[in-house]
Amino acid sequence: MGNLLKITLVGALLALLGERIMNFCHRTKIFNEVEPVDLPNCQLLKGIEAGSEDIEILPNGLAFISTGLKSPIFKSFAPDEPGQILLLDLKDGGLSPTSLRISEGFDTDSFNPHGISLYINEEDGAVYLFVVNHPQLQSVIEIFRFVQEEYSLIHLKSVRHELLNSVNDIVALGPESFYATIDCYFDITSMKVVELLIGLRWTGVVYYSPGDVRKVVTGYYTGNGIAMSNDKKFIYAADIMGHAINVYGKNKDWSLTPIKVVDLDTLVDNLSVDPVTGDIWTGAHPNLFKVSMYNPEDPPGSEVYRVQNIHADNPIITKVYANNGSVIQGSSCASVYEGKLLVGTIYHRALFCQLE
Ligand SMILES: *[C@@H]1O[C@H](CO)[C@@H](O)[C@H](O)[C@H]1NC(C)=O
Ligand SMILES: CC(=O)N[C@H]1CO[C@H](CO)[C@@H](O)[C@@H]1O
Repeated sequence: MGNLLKITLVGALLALLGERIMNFCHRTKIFNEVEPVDLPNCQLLKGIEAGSEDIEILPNGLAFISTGLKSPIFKSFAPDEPGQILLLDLKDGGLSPTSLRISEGFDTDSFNPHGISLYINEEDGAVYLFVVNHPQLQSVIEIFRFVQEEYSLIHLKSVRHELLNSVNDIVALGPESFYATIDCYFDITSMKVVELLIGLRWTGVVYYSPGDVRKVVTGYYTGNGIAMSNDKKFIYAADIMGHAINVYGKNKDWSLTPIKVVDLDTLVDNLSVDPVTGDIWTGAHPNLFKVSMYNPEDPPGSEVYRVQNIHADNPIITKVYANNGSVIQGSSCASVYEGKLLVGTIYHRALFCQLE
């Protein structure tokens, strides 16, 4: 090979690498610092020190909180303690969540809960809790029935499928069916890192029911939070590295029709929908690099965004809260209930704010 050709090839490779690195820095917002936005009436929940990854709230004000996520990519402040599902009654004004007991026969020692979703059976009012579980770093969807009188969860079923690999979040559609977002195409941690670094867009959304499993969306960098509109006609799914919320129309055959992409200038994590107004709330990461390279001297911050009128031509996007990590680090979700806001984190604490 001629020297000139070699130099050209090396130059092209370096340019490509440079472009990928710039792209990665942009997508993780590696140099971003937080500009604080304060809320006046906030307090930390008691007893949560190792994450509150996802939060879901029932119409009666009971909030389910998943805690204790362990992942090779993230810090854990309680690496030897199994994960749990906590319950907080937002109606009684207390700030101390209770751990839910899980029925015998379920392996609680390896419980590693991530995204969660609630399904209420309209006929009998039964409440099902769907949990993305990562025992031994696999992905399993656990379906539980919630028994309110006993503060317990009865384990009904574990769902595994080859398309349900590296699941991040779910939205329940029926007692046994759901949509799941996939955050990495690859299974192995080293390949996940490569995938994130070079910015492959090979993930998306999978539909699952016992007789029918298929990919319904592809093309995300990293699928993350997913939620359904209150009228159940639309699905909202976050692409965290794409800084966007994708809006879909939900079809009778469960396929999803893309409607629009709403860009946010942040790393959108888990999504929730205000049960009254339909606004979308999200916990977001101002700087994903700081989330994964944890440094207590320079911790990751937290941001909460509200998106109003997402279906209108110009949705209103408001940064409701932002903190540099002095109060709360690595926010991963935000849920509202009757003027109250709960902010959860991947591996840190949980914040309660009275909004009005
Ligand atoms: C975060 O902000 C607080 C004041 O709001 C400040 O005292 C603290 O030094 C800041 N921390 C970092 C790591 O920037
Ligand atoms: C439920 C859900 O979407 N959980 C995600 C929230 O964000 C963190 C940080 O990226 C993810 O790790 C969770 O999977």
